[in-house]
Amino acid sequence: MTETTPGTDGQWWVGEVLYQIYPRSYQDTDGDGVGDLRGITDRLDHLAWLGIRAIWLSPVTVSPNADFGYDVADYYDVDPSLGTLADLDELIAAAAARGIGVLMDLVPNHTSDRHPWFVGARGSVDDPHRAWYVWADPAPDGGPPNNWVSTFGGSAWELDEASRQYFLHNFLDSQPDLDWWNEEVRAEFDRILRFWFDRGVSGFRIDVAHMVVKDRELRDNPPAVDSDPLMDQIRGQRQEFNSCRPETHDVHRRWRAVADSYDPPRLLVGETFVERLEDLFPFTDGTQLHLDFNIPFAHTSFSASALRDAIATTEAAMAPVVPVWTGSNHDISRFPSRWAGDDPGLARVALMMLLTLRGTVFLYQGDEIGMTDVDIPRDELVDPVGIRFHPYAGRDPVRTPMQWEDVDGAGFTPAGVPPWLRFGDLTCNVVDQHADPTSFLHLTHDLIALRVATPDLRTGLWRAVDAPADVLAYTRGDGHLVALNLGDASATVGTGPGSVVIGTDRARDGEVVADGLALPGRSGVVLRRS
Ligand code: TEU
Repeated sequence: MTETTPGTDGQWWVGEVLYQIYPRSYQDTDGDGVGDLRGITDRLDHLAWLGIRAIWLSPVTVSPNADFGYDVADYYDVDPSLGTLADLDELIAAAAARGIGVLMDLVPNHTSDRHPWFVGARGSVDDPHRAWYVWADPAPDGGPPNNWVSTFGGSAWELDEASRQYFLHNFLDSQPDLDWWNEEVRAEFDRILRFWFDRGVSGFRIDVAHMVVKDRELRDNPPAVDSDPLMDQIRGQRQEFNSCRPETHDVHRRWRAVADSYDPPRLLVGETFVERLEDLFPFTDGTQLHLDFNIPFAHTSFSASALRDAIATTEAAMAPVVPVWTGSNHDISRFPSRWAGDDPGLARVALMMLLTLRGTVFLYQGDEIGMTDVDIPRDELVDPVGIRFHPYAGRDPVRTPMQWEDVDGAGFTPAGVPPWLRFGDLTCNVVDQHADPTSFLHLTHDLIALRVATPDLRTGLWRAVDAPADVLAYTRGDGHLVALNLGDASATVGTGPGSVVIGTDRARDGEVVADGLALPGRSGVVLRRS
């Protein structure tokens, strides 16, 4: 019998595949070179065909777009460049008709500096919203109140000349941090959650969920040491006092209570952007957000031993809850580039791994066709992080428009319209891959269909299996075994008898295996044991 993770009854996302959409780059219907909500509605049949259970939309709320939606100026309305509230209602209804939920993106750590709350707060120390943000007097030398460094570089403090106080921003200086010690802020975000849940939204991905509460005394961060993660060393400090504070867990539990008061429960997924696996687990005790992104896994090097360790450590720590697996998103290099070095064969192996792990899988738009990172010339960069840290390319290379078809406009925007970010290699596209049953797209489709239809793969336990050095092998439930050869040389894996359900090389589908499974380099199979 297939064992199911206990305590997850009624959690409709368990075992499912969800899909992130970066709305500016999915489908443009009004011919301005920027994707929009109606475009997403138009493409729902693609997602239904793929077997996607819910989509997560990167922010669609009102924004001056200093950080492309992650700087919110109104949490209760849709940005005009993407459509209207009515368009969003229509998308939610059309998705629901296909059994697809819609998750939005909540940005609670900070607002835009153009948000009326901050405009008021900056305008007067007596404004009712002044205390919604983190203000502090200058240090005795007139400099910033403490040594905190922004995620996007430089001091995390900006001086407001008029009041001679600094305000905190852990990202751009146009993204002032909200003060999560303030009960009014907490209550306001409860209202925001309910507003959207009541409109039929199935859940939220929560931006920088690990960072919302800061040390109340604003203590200095200690210096980084050699054994600290790379980003701490680059910043020169451990984020001891401005990230992963213990009080953050109370906020997560509070949001969870709001989501669980709905029927069916609404899903909350935290963007817990930590660098070490052990820093993730304090969030995953089963009482906080339902799911938390595993960024350290995505950053694991693509070797069988490193991945086995990362998965096994996650599994051991998260046994009572549901892990999340993701290879790409709008901030990090796409997995066919990062893990597979743009090698399509190895990218298929990575895809097979993602879609056969226990828990909930998030694909990022374009993953289904194996889209790779796109080189963006310096004068075309629009991401503030890329512009600031050039030659580090920032995040534009992973935000380019969806490659629907190898035609002028890529099926994304009308012919002749310049897209807001250049296209990648259009020979990799949905239409051509649809026509080819051996394509990456069909492999994605067939792996999702198999996962959803097979209790072992949907919810069965994960156990590592001994295998040659370059092979990552594991069982799912009692009846299935996955073997992935990440190396270049052939290997033989002791599997016991069975038959191949799906191979990355589709010619192997249906092959009967007596025992030793011969696995050429850069290939993998899902085996049903007999
Ligand atoms: O990302 C949080 C975060 O830590 C990342 O910004 C990461 O450090 C960075 O992208 C590496 O280059 C979230 C959003 O996903 C991101 O798009 C936003 O820019 C950021 O928050 C601020 O809202």
